[in-house]
Amino acid sequence: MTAASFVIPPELVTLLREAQHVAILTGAGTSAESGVPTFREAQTGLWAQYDPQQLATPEAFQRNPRLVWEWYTWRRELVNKAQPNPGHVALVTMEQRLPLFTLITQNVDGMHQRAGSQRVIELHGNINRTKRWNDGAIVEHWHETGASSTPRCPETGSMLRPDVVWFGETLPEAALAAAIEAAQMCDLFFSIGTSGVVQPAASLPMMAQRQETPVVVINPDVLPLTSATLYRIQGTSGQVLPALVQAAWPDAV
Ligand code: BJW
Repeated sequence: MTAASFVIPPELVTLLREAQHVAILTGAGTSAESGVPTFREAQTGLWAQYDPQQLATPEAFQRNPRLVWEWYTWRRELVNKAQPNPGHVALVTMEQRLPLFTLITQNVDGMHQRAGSQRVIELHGNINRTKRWNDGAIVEHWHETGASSTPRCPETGSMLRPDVVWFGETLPEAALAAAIEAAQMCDLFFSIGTSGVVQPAASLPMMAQRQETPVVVINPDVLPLTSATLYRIQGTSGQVLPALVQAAWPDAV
């Protein structure tokens, strides 16, 4: 897709420039141009190669903790080698230009923070944090063990796991509450790089729309039109977001 193949509606540029509170929901597609695989894309998505039931559920971890630990170690290394892309950078500019800006992400890669975003609501945790399996306490330091088990907490001996939200687990309460509040209070909502199938994040655009807030979807794929879509820009976040920021604030670098 070339930069010229999408259109940014002029009225959206005005809405953005004049907004008092913009809320943004990002998904895996936002990091795709950094080389981080998405989940559900047919050829390249992680779930095309790996079974989520074997890797991203508490039951999977109980069945084979080492397998799950190693998969996350591989992904952590991949993510930490990747660099933020122009889409992440454009969101930093938006945060600097707008009176109130809430960035809600489903991503666990910490890429928004690395790009310079100051306030990020992480709905599904962060792959670079580790917590105890038994009580969820964050553990900063541990020793790698042999190939047969996961590392253990040096204080309690509990197995360790990544601090991410697996299927069937509840989202961090404060993060979800803040995300819902932003969706209900903002005057412009963006859903970027997400297939919009995983709940409860997928309901946030609808919550915004219920308040009659315009919702913008940015995705190279033609997603089924939901009732929440007002503007749909068919393009990648690394192309569309810098163009949108430039259109709204021509002096932005
Ligand atoms: C680009 C691009 C580019 C490509 N630029 N775009 C109600 C109904 C039915 C089921 C449920 C329900 N409520 C809860 C559930 C169960 C479940 C769920 O939603 N299941 C559905 C799959 C049906 N939800 C949960 O279990 C959640 N917990 C919960 O709700 O607790 C209470 C409860 C429990 C049980 C029952 C009822 C209530 C927890 C969800 C946790 C999700 N965890 C994961 C893994 C995180 C750790 C890890 O990274 O390993 O989170 S799964 C995975 O999906 C990951 C993502 O954050 C999440 C969303 O994926 P995302 O970001 O949308 O990625 P993709 O790949 O799907 O889409 C990428 C998009 O980008 C595509 O559209 C591309 O086109 C696009 N793209 N390049 C812009 N350059």
